[in-house]
Amino acid sequence: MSNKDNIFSSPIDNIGNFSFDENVVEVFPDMIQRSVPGYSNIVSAIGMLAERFVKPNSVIYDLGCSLGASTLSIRRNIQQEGCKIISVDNSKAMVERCKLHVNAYRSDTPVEVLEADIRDIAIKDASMVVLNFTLQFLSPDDRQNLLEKIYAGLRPGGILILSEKYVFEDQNANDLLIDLHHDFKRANGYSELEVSQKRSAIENVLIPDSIPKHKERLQQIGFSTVEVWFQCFNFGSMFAIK
Ligand code: GEK
Repeated sequence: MSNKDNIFSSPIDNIGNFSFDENVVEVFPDMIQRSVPGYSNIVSAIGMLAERFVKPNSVIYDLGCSLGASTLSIRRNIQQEGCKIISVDNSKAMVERCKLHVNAYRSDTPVEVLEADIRDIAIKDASMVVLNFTLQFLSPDDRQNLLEKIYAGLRPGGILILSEKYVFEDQNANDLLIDLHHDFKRANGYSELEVSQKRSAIENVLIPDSIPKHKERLQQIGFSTVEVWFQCFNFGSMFAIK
């Protein structure tokens, strides 16, 4: 069992910007499970998509891998030979712990865990790229550049999985989906104080895009098939096939 997330349970004078430091890493599995609706379903389905889309002798990238949940789901489901997974995160604390998780199991598919900025790494010969709740932390220009780099590095027929928090253009729908997300967090044991302090901390670091904005950008970059395959409240996941 992982430790319980109490980070925002007491009043904090200066909430500041949220960062993926040691304190967050310690409680991360509990935090993401209780905060992101559908997270575990998405991680399992990433494994199913890996089974279908990963090709022999190709590379799979997990960008913003945190503790490696998606990496492990992919690795468990790869049937093909000669593949390699490259998992990248720029939080030292996350990378250290991700390596422990990855090395805890043996597998025929090697995993390289890199401490690096996903904006700086090369993407080559990929059959699958996963951005599971990571793109949202980049600036708008960086989002565009990263998606272009991913498109260029994917083989034809390769797949990008892009999971994000969304904003909705209809104000009433947006307010309702945000309220439902907060109900979800309360139902998972977060207090009013925790919900509101986390909201203030994350507001400056996470500026969500709408589903139409995501689709438009991916199609304009060149992806041929772009669709939402999962949504729960204001969180969801898309695939984009080259
Ligand atoms: C999962 N995908 O469990 N370069 C590298 N890493 C980054 C960058 C960057 N520029 N910006 C943010 N990160 C995971 C969950 S969490 C989602 C992803 C969340 C990293 C950051 O350090 C963190 O580990 C991750 O992206 C986002 O399937 O916490 O909501």
